[in-house]
Amino acid sequence: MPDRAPSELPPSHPFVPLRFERRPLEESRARARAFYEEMNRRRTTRHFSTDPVPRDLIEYAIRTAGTAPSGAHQQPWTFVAISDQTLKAEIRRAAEEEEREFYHGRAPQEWLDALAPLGTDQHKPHLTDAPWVIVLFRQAHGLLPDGSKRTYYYTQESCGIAAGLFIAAVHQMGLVTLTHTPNPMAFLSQLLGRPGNEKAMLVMPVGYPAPDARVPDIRRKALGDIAIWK
Ligand code: IYR
Repeated sequence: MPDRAPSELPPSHPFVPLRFERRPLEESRARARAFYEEMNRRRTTRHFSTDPVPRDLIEYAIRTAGTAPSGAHQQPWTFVAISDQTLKAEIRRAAEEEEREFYHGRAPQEWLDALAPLGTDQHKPHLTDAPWVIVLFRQAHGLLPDGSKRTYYYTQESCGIAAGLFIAAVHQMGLVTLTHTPNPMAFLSQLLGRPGNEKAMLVMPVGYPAPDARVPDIRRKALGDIAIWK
């Protein structure tokens, strides 16, 4: 006996033909190289311009993130896009409070040593400078119409992939973002009024870089250091 009424079961997906266009090999090579080169130009910066960004661009980034594959196609993500200056200021104040404690006590020395080369500290001006702050919430489980829990699978992985697509979309449209992880993040649920099944996972300011934006001179690992062929 099923313990739920049929109307509460997740919808099944009928199978339809895959729409797929096979590209000539040389075209694939050119596209592969061009995409890699574009993504390799992406840099994370902490220095944002206050120049406005229209909402439709942010909508496209979120739409793109929403194309991510997810465990059992449960799409366990909620993107809260904030442009309200007062709300951004509240988030900044709360984040800086948490970070002050992190940098001055809570973080183990080993963690502080790992961050030292990147020059991060408790000041988070990007949270008010950037015209948009997008908070990615991971839905740890779903909710059935009767309010009971629906188990969601691989939510960390699914949201991680969605975040990657979001970051790629932001870069592709000529904007910058920063993957910011205030520690801990529970204050975001409260400030943004999100339900208990949603856990804040990433805070991503989005905008144009400040004219004098700076980035650490980092190197990416070479292919030989990240790939093993068998
Ligand atoms: N959440 C802190 C600390 C921090 C941690 C890691 I790991 C980073 O790559 C960067 C920062 C902060 O945002 O400053």
